[in-house]
Amino acid sequence: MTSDCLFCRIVAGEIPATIVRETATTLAFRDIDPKAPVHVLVIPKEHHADVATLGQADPELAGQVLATAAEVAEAEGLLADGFRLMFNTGGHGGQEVFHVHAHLLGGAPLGPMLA
Ligand code: D5M
Repeated sequence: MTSDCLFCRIVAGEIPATIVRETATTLAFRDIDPKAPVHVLVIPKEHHADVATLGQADPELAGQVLATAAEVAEAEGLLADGFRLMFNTGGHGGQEVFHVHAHLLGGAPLGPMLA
């Protein structure tokens, strides 16, 4: 737990969030500013700044984030039509919250990503 980290505070229950799935090691909650009909953030409960550091420090936990994302995609009915899963990373990646999170987006055609 990093006390000045927004998503650590959501994990700790100090800041409210609409939680859609929780496992022993991961949490999934709805994005506060959704960019698609379904927009869920999937995080490890343990603090890691971004997907590059998580992937190197704890690849098993990174896999658990992906597994939770897949479970949420199924629960939200996204498997048939597809979805987008992305990790903004660092300044050029547009990352604003430095607790690694996967954006799970779906529920409508999203178009080409680099249009
Ligand atoms: O995306 C950070 C994302 O975090 C952005 O889509 C808004 C979302 N956000 C910020 N605060 C909250 C709270 N309190 N609940 C839910 N979602 C939140 P990034 O990839 O870092 O640019």
